[in-house]
Amino acid sequence: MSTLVPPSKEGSSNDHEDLALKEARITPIRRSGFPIGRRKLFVITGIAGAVAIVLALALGLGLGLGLKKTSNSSYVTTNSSFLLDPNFVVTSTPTTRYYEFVISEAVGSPDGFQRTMLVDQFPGPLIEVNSGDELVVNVFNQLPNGTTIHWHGQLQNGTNYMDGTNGITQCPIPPGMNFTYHFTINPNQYGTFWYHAHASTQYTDGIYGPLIIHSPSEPIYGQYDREALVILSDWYDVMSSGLLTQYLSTAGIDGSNYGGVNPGAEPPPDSGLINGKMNGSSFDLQPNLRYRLRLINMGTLTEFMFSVDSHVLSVVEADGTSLVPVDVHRVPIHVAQRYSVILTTNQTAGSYNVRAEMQATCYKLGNPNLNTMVLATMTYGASPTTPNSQDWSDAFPSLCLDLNNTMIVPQIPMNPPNSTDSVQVFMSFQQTTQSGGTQTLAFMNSTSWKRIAQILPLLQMSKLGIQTTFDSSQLVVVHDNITVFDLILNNYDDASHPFHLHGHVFWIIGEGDGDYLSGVSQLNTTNPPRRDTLTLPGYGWVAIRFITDNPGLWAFHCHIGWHMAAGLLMQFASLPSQIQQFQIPSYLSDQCAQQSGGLVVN
Ligand SMILES: *[C@@H]1O[C@H](CO)[C@@H](O)[C@H](O)[C@H]1NC(C)=O
Ligand SMILES: *[C@@H]1O[C@H](CO)[C@@H](O)[C@H](O)[C@H]1NC(C)=O
Ligand SMILES: *[C@@H]1O[C@H](CO)[C@@H](O)[C@H](O)[C@H]1NC(C)=O
Ligand SMILES: *[C@@H]1O[C@H](CO)[C@@H](O)[C@H](O)[C@H]1NC(C)=O
Ligand SMILES: *[C@@H]1O[C@H](CO)[C@@H](O)[C@H](O)[C@H]1NC(C)=O
Ligand SMILES: *[C@@H]1O[C@H](CO)[C@@H](O)[C@H](O)[C@H]1NC(C)=O
Ligand SMILES: *[C@@H]1O[C@H](CO)[C@@H](O)[C@H](O)[C@H]1NC(C)=O
Ligand SMILES: *[C@@H]1O[C@H](CO)[C@@H](O)[C@H](O)[C@H]1NC(C)=O
Ligand SMILES: *[C@@H]1O[C@H](CO)[C@@H](O)[C@H](O)[C@H]1NC(C)=O
Ligand SMILES: *[C@@H]1O[C@H](CO)[C@@H](O)[C@H](O)[C@H]1NC(C)=O
Ligand SMILES: *[C@@H]1O[C@H](CO)[C@@H](O)[C@H](O)[C@H]1NC(C)=O
Ligand SMILES: [Cu+2]
Repeated sequence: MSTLVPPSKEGSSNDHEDLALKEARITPIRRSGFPIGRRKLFVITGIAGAVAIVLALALGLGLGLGLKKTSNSSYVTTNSSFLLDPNFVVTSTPTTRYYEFVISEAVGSPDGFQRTMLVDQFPGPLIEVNSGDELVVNVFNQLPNGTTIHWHGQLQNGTNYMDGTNGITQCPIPPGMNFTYHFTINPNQYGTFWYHAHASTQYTDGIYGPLIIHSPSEPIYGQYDREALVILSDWYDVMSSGLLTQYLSTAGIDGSNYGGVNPGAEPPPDSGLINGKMNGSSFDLQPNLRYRLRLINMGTLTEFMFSVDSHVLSVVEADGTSLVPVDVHRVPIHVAQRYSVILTTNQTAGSYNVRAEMQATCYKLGNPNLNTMVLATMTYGASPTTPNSQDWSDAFPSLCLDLNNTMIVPQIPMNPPNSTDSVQVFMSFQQTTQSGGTQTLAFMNSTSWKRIAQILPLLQMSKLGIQTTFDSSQLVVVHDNITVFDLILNNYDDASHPFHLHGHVFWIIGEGDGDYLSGVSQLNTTNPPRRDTLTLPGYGWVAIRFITDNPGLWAFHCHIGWHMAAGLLMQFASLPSQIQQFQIPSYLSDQCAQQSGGLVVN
């Protein structure tokens, strides 16, 4: 039950849809040339996408054609083992852990094609902590542009200014400068997390890595023998900054090789990686052990379908929430999401394919040179060989969607309290001339987010009436008091979008086709899924509930790098009076003052 009562269902659902569009003053563009409608159209899009790929293949044209070449001269540091140290001491006694990151340009070739990357090492160094630990990470920015590091999924209760969100919680770290991130891991938080640059599309170029939080209180702790990281990412053979310029241009990415120019269509990647390598990663395991595989999608655009031949996967964690185990053959994982699965090495000794299949049907443009089946090799009880194992014969039932929410049942049950406030938001892509030329931008209601250069970003919003201090590029929902808040997000785009809320774990209390106004039977408040990133279905809606008890300015955005850069971001400003009490280190404001000195990015 909920305090959110949908309006009566009189009239056709189309009337409601038109009304909603009118109310929100939205003129969505049709990014695939299909009319605004129900989610079933999305399946058609998928087929159309596949046809476009076949056509492009027949023409032998495409992004990156003929560019692939192998190079042995990689200057990027890589770590060949992604097994976690079984001797890491898991304890409830907190300690302080120090890390040094140096972020610079380096040459690497994760997929065999040499290019400039933005990295420390690739993937970034593992940060491994216990719940309650203090984490100190000094970031030395040796890039020519400003950057920030965001700690994805960390609650940052009382330290919102350490959230690392460019233009929202901090100004970019100027070139040549350091920024020391210093915060306490929430004592009640554990599981699989990650970190990444949160400035423009920089993380697409390599600035990302795993953050693992152990705890003896984690319900699934002790139910496995060993742990391994499985980092999935999509990869581009050119710098993201150039692709972003094209993507945001009037014409958009040149789609002429794919059946027509397509403004608003994202650049499709050139390859996919498992633990930073294409086809090359190996998992050398021991027989008859239970392995906790920690899957993390650090990609920019791609949802992956993960599976291991002949091995059933028991899903036990989603975004830091321990789950009642559920057995599957395949796990869909969208950008920024995490799952832990338990795999038992009890089949015939030998080598097996680990598969991360890129869901290219979710793209707007296909890349004919993209091999969507990304492979790694898992071996136990034998010397590694090229596996001849077979893929599962059953397909995953849905395209571009999350695991069914009925499969995401938290082990520690928690029913959300009744809500005390709610708001609807409509997301869309629209053509605009607000920056001069015609551009396709992404909108939350009628705002398309842009980084605004600020002096003291947090203090600015510490007063009531904050909305008026921001320009029209900022959609900010302010809560002066603790509320139980429902956000209904309606999707007027045909594609699905992985949305992430900073600083919170939300309940997913509803999801459906069409827009919310078109009808909802009942919101689910009986131990609903809890996570920090969910996939909003194409032409669908989701309802999430969270408590506004974490003071700060929190971004809520689509995690597809291109979409965030196109403006698909809004913010929640919680408890401004407590923000005023923050002891913000002076280097935050010093670095804001220096913004004009260094080249900073949007
Ligand atoms: C978004 O627009 C809808 C429709 O006009 C409105 O009801 C809602 O309050 C808006 N949301 C926000 C956060 O302003
Ligand atoms: C590299 O791999 C080893 C073995 O798993 C691990 O102990 C170490 O933390 C890794 N180093 C980094 C910097 O990620
Ligand atoms: C720095 O930013 C500029 C402007 O966006 C861009 O052209 C350039 O490629 C960026 N450099 C790096 C190393 O990201
Ligand atoms: C930044 O940190 C690095 C490593 O700790 C140090 O060598 C360097 O001098 C620092 N730079 C500045 C400008 O403080
Ligand atoms: C990766 O493996 C797949 C399946 O074996 C193969 O089709 C593809 O050509 C391989 N890619 C590279 C770059 O080796
Ligand atoms: C292997 O382990 C799985 C998971 O515990 C179990 O369901 C399966 O029956 C086992 N298979 C064999 C051959 O022992
Ligand atoms: C999720 O599972 C439930 C129960 O099996 C089913 O009714 C529902 O249609 C499924 N949802 C989707 C989106 O497949
Ligand atoms: C929550 O809302 C439901 C339905 O609106 C109501 O029956 C119930 O009493 C409420 N619970 C509390 C604690 O207010
Ligand atoms: C916040 O709570 C206080 C104390 O309960 C109350 O006086 C005040 O009106 C509330 N403010 C808002 C904006 O609801
Ligand atoms: C509510 O969510 C929980 C957890 O995902 C699930 O077990 C339950 O079936 C859902 N109930 C309804 C009515 O959808
Ligand atoms: C944040 O801390 C405050 C006060 O310490 C507490 O009341 C609140 O529940 C915390 N919120 C979260 C999300 O941990
Ligand atoms: Cu998106």
